[in-house]
Amino acid sequence: MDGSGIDPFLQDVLTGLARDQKSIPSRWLYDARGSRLFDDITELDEYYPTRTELTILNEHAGAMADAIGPDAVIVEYGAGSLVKVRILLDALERPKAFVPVDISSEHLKGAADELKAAYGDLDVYPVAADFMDTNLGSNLPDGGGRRAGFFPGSTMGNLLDKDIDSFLRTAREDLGDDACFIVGLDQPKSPDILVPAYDDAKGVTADFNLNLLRRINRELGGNFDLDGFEHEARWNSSDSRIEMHLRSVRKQTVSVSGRPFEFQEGETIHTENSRKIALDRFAAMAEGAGWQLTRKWTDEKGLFAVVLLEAG
Ligand code: AVI
Repeated sequence: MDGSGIDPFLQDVLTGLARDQKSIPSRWLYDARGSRLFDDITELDEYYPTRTELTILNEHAGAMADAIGPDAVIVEYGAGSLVKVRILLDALERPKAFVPVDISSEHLKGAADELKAAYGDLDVYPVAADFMDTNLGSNLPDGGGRRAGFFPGSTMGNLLDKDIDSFLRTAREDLGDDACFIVGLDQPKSPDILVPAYDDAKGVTADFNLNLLRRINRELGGNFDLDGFEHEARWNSSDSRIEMHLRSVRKQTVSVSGRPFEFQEGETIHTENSRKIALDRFAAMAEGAGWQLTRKWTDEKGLFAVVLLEAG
């Protein structure tokens, strides 16, 4: 519940299902089962982003660490399992503190404890918060070196332009005038690679998407028939994005929390955008929020990019 007493999940679902193009924000895909299914997705043959980003990090962590400098404070937004930041921490000279920010406080605490045990000299300050709404400001520790944000995984592509702008501005305020920010960005490419990455042969992504209906049934008193909907991954070339949809296989009426919603055969609920933002476009967005894109590291096929932003 938020301050208004209305469950924000229920609010988003009721509002989203009442639209002409039915839609539900992608953040609701991540209940405990959804988060586990997403972890499974990152291991799939077709899902190239995670392993490609790991290759780039492993290959260029030294250059990233040189750009950040010694005695740094690293802030990871939407931290998750903390696998990727270890590559950066291993390359950094005397990293002083690490601040992982994640909405799931339980998951965060376990991962932060493990990291603390592995890096004895590092101060670890987990913050249980939505990375879109951090307000870390003066609460960040001072390590003597620079503050560096870290946002791997290309979650930037799941955000709307206005949310990217406000996230980058908040991070700029959190991290201060001398800061830098390392960001992972999946890149535009052929739909022949993109569509299978979001519609894999084993059906894990389908399960991940359909899990949203399961969650609505369980948490919001819904009566979705999971066999009545199919996963669809669609390449929208004009907006350079993969869209996930749930398509109704027949005309049907579904109710959520007592409210009925009609579906025509073939009608969809739009559940996620995964934008593939070209670097020149992202550089312009970053500049509008107070950051200069100064370095980029990519794999040899240019599938994925990790970029360095400097406060400017
Ligand atoms: C979390 N995010 C970067 C993933 C992506 O690729 O957009 C979410 C995802 N959705 C389906 N597969 C993966």
